[in-house]
Amino acid sequence: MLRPSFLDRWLAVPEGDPALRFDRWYTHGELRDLGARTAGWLADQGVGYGDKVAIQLENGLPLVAAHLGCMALGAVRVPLNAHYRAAEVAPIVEDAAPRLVLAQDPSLYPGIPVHPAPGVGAPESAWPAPPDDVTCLLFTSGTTGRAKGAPQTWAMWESNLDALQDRWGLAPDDRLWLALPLFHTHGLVLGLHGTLLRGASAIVSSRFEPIAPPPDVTHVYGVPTWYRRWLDTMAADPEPFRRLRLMVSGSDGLGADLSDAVFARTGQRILERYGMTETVMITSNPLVGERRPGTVGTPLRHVDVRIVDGEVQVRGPSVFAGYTPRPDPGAFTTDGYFRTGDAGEWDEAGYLRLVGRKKDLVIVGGVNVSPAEVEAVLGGVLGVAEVGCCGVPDADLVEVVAAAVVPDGTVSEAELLRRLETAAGALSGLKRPRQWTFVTVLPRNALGKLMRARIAKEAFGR
Ligand code: MCA
Repeated sequence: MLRPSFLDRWLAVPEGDPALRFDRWYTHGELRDLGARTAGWLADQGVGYGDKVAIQLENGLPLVAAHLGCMALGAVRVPLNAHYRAAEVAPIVEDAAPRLVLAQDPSLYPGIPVHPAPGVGAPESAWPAPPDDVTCLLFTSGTTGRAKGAPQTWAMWESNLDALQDRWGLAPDDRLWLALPLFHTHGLVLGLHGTLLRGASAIVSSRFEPIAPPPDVTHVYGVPTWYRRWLDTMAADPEPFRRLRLMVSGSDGLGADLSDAVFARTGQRILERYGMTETVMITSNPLVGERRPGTVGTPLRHVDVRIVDGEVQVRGPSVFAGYTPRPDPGAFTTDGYFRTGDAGEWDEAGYLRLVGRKKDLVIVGGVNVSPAEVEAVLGGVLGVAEVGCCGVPDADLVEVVAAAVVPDGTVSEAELLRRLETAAGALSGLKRPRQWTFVTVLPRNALGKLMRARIAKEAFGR
């Protein structure tokens, strides 16, 4: 069946239905008005159809207004991590070349018009959403160290959100607790856009706290760090968790132990799924039927998943067309499958089990961190000969960044560590190394490439 386009479906949601709660509830009708008035203001600033607008805001009404305004106008949103600092923002701004920036800290955007929040203008509501239009340019931590732009079309999101809706039995009367940051795929696409598309509702929080979910929510989307931090709350009073229809985990492997610990406290088996910004969601465990701890389930509708040489590869309408403006020739196979860089295998029931990473990536609290990006920042510190970063296990954040440093002998180790920690301050918090060690040599392969698994093992005993 041919579905109407994403925005047509949202525009048809009854005016008075509750949509998002911030300080109070906003209906779908109010959000449409807000979008139209924000679009009018954006147009007054010279933003037009297809122009890019960078949005570096924390969860809240101004962030949502910025998105809605761009949607009403047909502008391309470029969400930026609200925690990013100057060095992390600069390459993204260079690549995206936004016409306008909405951000709290104008000093990060020299030479570009910056506003701390969108304003209000005369209503302007074209709501153009041709399926193949790029509606968002999401930057993901590239393994090369430079964030890569992954253009998102309406068609990608609609296909994937419909598949998720069917897999998870989501309906308009579902209410999500949305505490995920709205600048990653997880919170922005599944959380915000999923809620709008199906005319459902969400309680938006500025950040995650391990408190009981509000009584009227039906489901939560979270990362493994949340579920671990929730364990004590669940043990003290499991009732608010038992009431939920569904708890979903993604962005990083949950692990059977944590899944079992939550099950023991709440009787709820967390539903684990797997996805990436480049592909949106790839696989999921079922709503009804066996949720297998330690697996990420089976392919979603329309998603073609295969494993070649141990690597998970994906094709289908929700897979992006390629990085922009810096295409990566190795991103796809010659027959058109996106190479995830994740190592996987099918279990005996046909569920996907992720067994490691072929790419160099550390996932800290559900946030992808490129060790090469951290090395580039630390490598410039006076007194450093070379540096290699890797991931090491962490009880709270699953993994954290660790740095092995070869000093050049010109300063004491104490002074060098002080300089390194200062330099790491140029990075947002989750990227900063939590463990340091000094070594005389770094393990490299015959091509001179750092062997990060060996750094983790030899320098940090992992
Ligand atoms: C916090 N920090 C960050 C981020 N969040 N740095 C970079 N990126 C972030 N997203 C920094 C802060 O600036 C701060 O630095 C330090 O980390 C601690 O911040 P705080 O807020 O106190 O952290 P927390 O309360 O301990 O929160 C950690 C968290 C949270 C609960 C794990 O980050 C979280 O909710 N993560 C979910 C991430 C997520 O949505 N992932 C989806 C992406 P300073 O020390 O300077 O103050 S993956 C995805 O979208 C794919 C498609 C998928 O499959 O889902």
